[in-house]
Amino acid sequence: MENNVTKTKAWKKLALHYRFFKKTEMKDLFALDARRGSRYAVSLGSLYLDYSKNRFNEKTMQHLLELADEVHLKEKIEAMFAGEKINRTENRAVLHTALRNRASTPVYVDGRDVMPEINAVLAKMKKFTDAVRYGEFKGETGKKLTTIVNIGIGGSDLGPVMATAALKEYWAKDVQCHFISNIDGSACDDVLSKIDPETTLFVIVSKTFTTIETLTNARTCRKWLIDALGEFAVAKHFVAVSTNAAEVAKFGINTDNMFEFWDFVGGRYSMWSAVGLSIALAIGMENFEKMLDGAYEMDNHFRSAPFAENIPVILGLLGVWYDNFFNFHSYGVVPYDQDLRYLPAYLQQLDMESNGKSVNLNNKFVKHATGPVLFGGAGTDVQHSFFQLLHQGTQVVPLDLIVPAISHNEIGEHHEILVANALAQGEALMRGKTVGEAAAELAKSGKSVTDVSRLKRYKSFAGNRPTNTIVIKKLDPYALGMLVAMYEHKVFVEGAIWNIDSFDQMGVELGKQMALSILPELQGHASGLHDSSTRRLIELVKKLRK
Ligand code: G6Q
Repeated sequence: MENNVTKTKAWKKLALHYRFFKKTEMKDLFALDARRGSRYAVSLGSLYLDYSKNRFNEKTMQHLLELADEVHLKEKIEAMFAGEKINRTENRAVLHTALRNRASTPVYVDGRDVMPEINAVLAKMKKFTDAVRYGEFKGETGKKLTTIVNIGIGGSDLGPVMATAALKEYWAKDVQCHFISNIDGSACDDVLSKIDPETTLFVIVSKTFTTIETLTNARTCRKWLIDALGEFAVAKHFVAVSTNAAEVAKFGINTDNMFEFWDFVGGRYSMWSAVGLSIALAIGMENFEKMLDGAYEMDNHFRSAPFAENIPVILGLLGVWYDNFFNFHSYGVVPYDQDLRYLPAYLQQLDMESNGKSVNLNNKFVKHATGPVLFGGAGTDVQHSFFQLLHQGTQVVPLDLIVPAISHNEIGEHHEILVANALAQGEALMRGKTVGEAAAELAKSGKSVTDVSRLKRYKSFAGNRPTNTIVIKKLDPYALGMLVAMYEHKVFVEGAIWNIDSFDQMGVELGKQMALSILPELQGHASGLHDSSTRRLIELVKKLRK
């Protein structure tokens, strides 16, 4: 197998094709092919992907599909599902798909079928969430626990934050959810100042149970609870989600109240496991399982659909096409749904932590771009901020527009206006407006000849800016499951083509290490060797804090 993707035949064909194709305008492709909009669309259940507003033609897709074959994408997908240790730097299997393997067909890691353990944890989650939601598992003073505080960071936070917000309409009537992730004391203070210890359940989520932010926050919350309700209250008000039972016990949480997950689940891929406990407490286990069902449908599609009709594969191939050939190194995600406002932050970790790599699986520095910079925010809000650059800036940023057809809050015309905006953005970014068109419009609006000539360029839009439009019927647990699994697999496809390890995150280590050495210096117990800037900054902060 060719390990440097740039040396593959398909890559070379794509490079050549790019030279001829790069200036092609999408609006011309639409004019030439009246069926482009239906030709380049795929649906899976009620999820519909329109990828026609991308800069490609049939030949491009043909070469991209050849690339997928040449890098043995099919085999790589199968290896992931089968529990092979595809996280090679950490020698681990990557089995978030097993967490939602609803058929419970055996999945083996080191000869052991992991499905019974996964199902046992799901059953334990159901028992516990039911007990809390029906008021059988009560707080120390006998009150129902209705305030859930998830304490975790990164992969132990972003999934629960994103999914609970996305599924707000499914929350039990009396539940409130809060999240503490940042080590900044204000994060604890913001939450603790609002809640009542008697009705609060803290869910401490940490795969390793050694993460300084999470443990510091958890200790602060434990002290707050003990000050209010006494030492014994901890057993009734704290549960843990972790792979590390010893550390959980050391912290003082009864391991009966610990929900296990495994090292074959990466943090950013973990919301389908007990890491999603806060989600399940908010929406109920039945709804949580519907989210797993949705992801499972996407998994089956990803595993079995021919690549030319395979949603994550198509998205991943286009991602590579833009990143490596057009040199579009950023990527925007804009959900037109208020409840999906945290999806871009979630995907930012998923994509950038997975594919922000420079060394390939053959231990060689790569010679091509890898993961793009991902950002985004909820539409229409972001139309009033960064969309200016998307329309008229000098960089092209491929975008995903996510549009639920039905709102949970159909009030007057709100939703139709929202959808109209989403669709208009896709069309406007594709079509643009030539200087001539801008001039004609200005003239028609009664502007003087001088004003027309003064303004026409400012009012023009280059267009030819790509978007995918992803329509779902309604934002329910099932659709959310599909959507998130779709992005997980898209990231997988890109990582597989680049031949990188999408499942480690060694890049977060260096900063952590340095923080540990600077801390004693800030506290005045040590002095270290630093560059002149860092040394001065340490001294300045010490002085200001005196
Ligand atoms: C995710 C990363 C990272 C991790 C956090 C929290 O894939 O590994 O974001 O989730 O650093 O780690 P713990 O769950 O171990 O506290």
